Amino acid sequence: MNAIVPPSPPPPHAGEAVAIAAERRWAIIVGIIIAMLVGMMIVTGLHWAAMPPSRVETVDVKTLHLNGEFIESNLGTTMVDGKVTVRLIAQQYSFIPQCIVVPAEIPVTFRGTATDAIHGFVVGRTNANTMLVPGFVATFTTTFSKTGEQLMPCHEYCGTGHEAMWGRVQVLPPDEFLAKARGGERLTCVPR
Ligand SMILES: [Cu+2]
Repeated sequence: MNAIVPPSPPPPHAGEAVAIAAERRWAIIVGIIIAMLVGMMIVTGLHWAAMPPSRVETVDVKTLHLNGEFIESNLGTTMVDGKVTVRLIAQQYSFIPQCIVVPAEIPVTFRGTATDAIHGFVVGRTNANTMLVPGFVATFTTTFSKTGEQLMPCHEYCGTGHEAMWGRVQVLPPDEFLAKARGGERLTCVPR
């Protein structure tokens, strides 16, 4: 009497092994993409929390140029009680002042607004970056680490002249800036 030999399972189809390997690779790639996106959310969330949006502060566009802190003679950089403040205005299609002087390694507070349309600016590759909305005062404080000249383009489309709208920022060594600012007058680097 012959022993009954159970039939051996069929050999796995070669295509199935390829499919499993491909799916495993794809799962790993997708896992890496998801991990990168979550990492980006965490990094940007923590970084932006270090520069929180400011409170809402309004200003009357119609009387901006007549009285208050944004009259022309008050624009530019000042140092009062050791605090450096830059006041500027954006309008189609320029910034006032066109050239801004700031120190390196000392915190600088920017206060700006727009007179006509929504504008904005970013200073070179620094984190000095804000929108300027008519009727609102945009303010933030930052510290420039490197000296030298930076471009400051308008980065909110504001009309047909938008691409020609930019200013300059001169970041001076702290002692050079302090020597200029000690007099207390408004500083700019606009050629006279
Ligand atoms: Cu613009």
